[in-house]
Amino acid sequence: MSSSPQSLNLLGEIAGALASGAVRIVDLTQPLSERTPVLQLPEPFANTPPLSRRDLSRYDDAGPAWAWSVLELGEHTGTHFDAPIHWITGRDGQDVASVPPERLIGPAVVIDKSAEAAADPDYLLTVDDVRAFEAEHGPLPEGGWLLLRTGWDARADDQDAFLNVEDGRSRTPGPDAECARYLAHETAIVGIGVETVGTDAGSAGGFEPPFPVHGYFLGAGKYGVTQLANLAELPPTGSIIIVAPLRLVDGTGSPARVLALVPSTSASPT
Ligand code: 23J
Ligand code: MN
Repeated sequence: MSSSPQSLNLLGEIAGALASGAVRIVDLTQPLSERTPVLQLPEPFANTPPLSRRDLSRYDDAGPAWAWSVLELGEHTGTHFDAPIHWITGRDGQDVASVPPERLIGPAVVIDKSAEAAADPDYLLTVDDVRAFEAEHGPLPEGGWLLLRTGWDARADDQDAFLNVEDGRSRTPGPDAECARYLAHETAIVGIGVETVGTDAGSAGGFEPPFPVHGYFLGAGKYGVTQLANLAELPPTGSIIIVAPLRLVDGTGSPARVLALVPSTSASPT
């Protein structure tokens, strides 16, 4: 068996487009450090620690020619992936290691609610918003990822601005409960990506059901990705996303490198 000339040509064309700049790679990953913001749940719930690390050696007696360190971090730290078993609705589903790689690469669509979120940090994405997007751009793609742009990535180097807590409530945008149900159960996407600390809105602990994006997506065997950057560089449709969590056995989630392949407008024909 050999690959068809057509498929060989297709990958060759992609390599050529990357080399020429006709297709660009956009890094959708936030830098991961001790300063990376982490979720803060209210009492009595446990919280994830921020990243910390200690040196094993740094070109010193413990390792004269090498530097390396040990990390402590939550599975759900920084730009990260939510696997189905993260949520009780998906407890019999996939851990991170079991997610088929085909589900981690697919078409991306971007719904831009950055103006709405700037005017109202509690902005909730609705089914009508998604239907309006679909009326303009076509149905959400099979095996694809819906990326919600809110402008929140600009706050990611400052925990207070990122979590935006006022009177004990985190004021960050996200889908409402009906929208989460619609996306998980009535569209062909496999995942949702957001710029905020979690796939659910800051106020979603008080929704019915609580944390509906987590409940509906992970319960449906779908996925989430958080704390994305640079969504402003993606077109509404026409890019491809690559989500690369660690293949962590029994992992409920994992920090991930997330990349997009984007057609370069300057290099596009005519
Ligand atoms: C646990 C409980 C609530 C939430 C989360 C985790 C996350 O956002 C997460 O990182 O999955 S909202
Ligand atoms: Mn998570």
